[in-house]
Amino acid sequence: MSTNPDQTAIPLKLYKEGTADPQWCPGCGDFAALSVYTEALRDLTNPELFNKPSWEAYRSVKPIDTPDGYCQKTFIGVAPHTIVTDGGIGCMGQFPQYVNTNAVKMPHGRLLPFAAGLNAMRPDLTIFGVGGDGDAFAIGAAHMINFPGWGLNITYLVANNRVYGLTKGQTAPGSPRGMVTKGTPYGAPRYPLNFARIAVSCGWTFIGRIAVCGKTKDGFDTKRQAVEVMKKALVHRGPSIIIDESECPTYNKEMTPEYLREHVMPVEALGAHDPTDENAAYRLAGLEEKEGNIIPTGVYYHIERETFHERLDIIEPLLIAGRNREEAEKLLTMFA
Ligand SMILES: Cc1ncc(C[n+]2csc(CCOP(=O)(O)OP(=O)(O)O)c2C)c(N)n1
Ligand code: SF4
Ligand SMILES: [Mg+2]
Repeated sequence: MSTNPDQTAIPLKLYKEGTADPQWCPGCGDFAALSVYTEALRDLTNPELFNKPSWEAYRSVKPIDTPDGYCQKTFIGVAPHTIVTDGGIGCMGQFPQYVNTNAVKMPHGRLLPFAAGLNAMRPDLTIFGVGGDGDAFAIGAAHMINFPGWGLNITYLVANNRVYGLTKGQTAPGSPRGMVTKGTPYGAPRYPLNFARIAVSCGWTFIGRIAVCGKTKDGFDTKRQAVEVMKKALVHRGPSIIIDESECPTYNKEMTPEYLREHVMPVEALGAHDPTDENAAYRLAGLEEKEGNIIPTGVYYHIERETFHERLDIIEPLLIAGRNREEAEKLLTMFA
């Protein structure tokens, strides 16, 4: 709730206005992800998403077009017209249809190339990518590993329900070894990929992991934590990824809310963790493979490093000084 009389808080329902009714099965974890995303957007503001002087300078030259009724300076909550939700294919890929922002749906595994081009040209927009574990780490794996090195600024939420949900429950890159599905009646023979470890080694500069399953027996509120991780990822300048341990009650009968509540543990409960230490992030990511199958949730890794737009500092001074606009635009167009 706003305390400044000149500011109005965007109501949560605005992020749902005019959207389709979700077609997900009852109890699907994708509902929780949608709620985490919209709550984080409600709690942040546009200036917070551009918290560095260089971004402010860029925006002052190339301001966001502001339709009537939405002024980013007087609202708390991120103005929907400044956000692009970019989905892949799969159950989680339907996500952009259910949120009142600009929305785009890309072919299977191809949401990152679109996000890359858009962010290169329009760093003033908030770009949120969203898809499943198959979308990100099977068909989209080449993009997943090559994208972060560009230092572009997007947030990517990957729903790790450990199956191909939309195509009726085949094994996916996150499926545990031995998982029984129609396609693997004797149990999946392969070991799962470790997504957080891949993210660390490929240069994602913010890595979070969430699992929304209510409160654990120790009173740990998994939804509250997920919203906080989402907010940090959204304000992070650079490529941020959140691995969402998400339920698929229709095809993954093992990862139930009860199972998650027994196994999730906030990172802080496991002792001091330095999120700038990639070895520490790597260790956290490996705990689920050990006895006890602990799923640590929270921020695994968080560093600042030079971004794509900072590297192109030949462009920004031109824009800031307001000189030679044509030349700057020509350079930017090269990345369109
Ligand atoms: C190029 C291409 N190959 C295959 C498919 C079929 N297909 C649609 S969704 C999907 C897998 C979805 O699994 P995941 O990404 O984990 O999303 P979920 O449904 O589990 O949320 C596949 C293989 C497709 N749509 N396009
Ligand atoms: S099949 Fe699974 S992932 Fe897809 S909507 Fe149903 S519960 Fe959700
Ligand atoms: Mg999946």
